Amino acid sequence: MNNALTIALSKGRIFEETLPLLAAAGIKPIDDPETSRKLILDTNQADVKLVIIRAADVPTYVGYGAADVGVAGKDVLLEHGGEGLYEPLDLKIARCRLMVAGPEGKHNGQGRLRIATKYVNSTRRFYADRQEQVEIIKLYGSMELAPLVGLADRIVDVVDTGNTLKANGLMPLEHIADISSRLVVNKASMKMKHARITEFVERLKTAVGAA
Ligand code: PRT
Ligand code: MG
Repeated sequence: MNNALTIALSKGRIFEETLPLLAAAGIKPIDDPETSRKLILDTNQADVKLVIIRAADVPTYVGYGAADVGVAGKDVLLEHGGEGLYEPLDLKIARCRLMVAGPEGKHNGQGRLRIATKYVNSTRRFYADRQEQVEIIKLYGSMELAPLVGLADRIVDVVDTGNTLKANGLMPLEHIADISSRLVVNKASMKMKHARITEFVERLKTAVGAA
């Protein structure tokens, strides 16, 4: 039976913060994704591979079973919807907050607020719950720019230190959700590779508890 394990990760903060947790589960990558151009990284275990993809693509790869498990921010999972995925563990890494932000006291209440964000679904839900009509403008990055050039009144983005907002004359206005990264597991893999994945999850859980 194929009992190999493919793990989907994004470069940068999620990779860095997941490494010690993987090490606790006995998994060590052989290449460094920051210097290697490889998209599939071998590990010290012959049947465990890491696939390195964009953060927003992790739920898609795992949902379709192209990777058995993955690590994704809750912001990304809220946006994706979580189809085909179990979310068995909060890894408590890459923590931040999903916030509404904008220039202080700019909007005068006339007309619909325009909100620029890459988190279109979460933004729609947030304002729908409050029964506020807003116009949502989809962006793919650098949301902080939008209010500065008159594209939008507000943005919805993840905030950590708040320094990026401050540097652009913006402030956090409303809290939407606390965010951390989650382990996600493909539903079919969980059935087919149950013992292996359960052991992997348990080892990560212990490492998260000890962190
Ligand atoms: O960067 P890329 O376009 O490839 O993709 P990505 O931004 O989706 O990936 P990455 O690696 O930057 O973020 C992966 C995950 O880390 C996100 O999905 C979040 O769950 C989590 N995370 C934690 C953050 C932050 N903290 C964070 N501060 N993701 C992004 N940021 C950005 C934020 O968008 C803003 O531009 O950092 C800036 C704000 O930081 P502060 O400290 O100035 O507030
Ligand atoms: Mg980024």
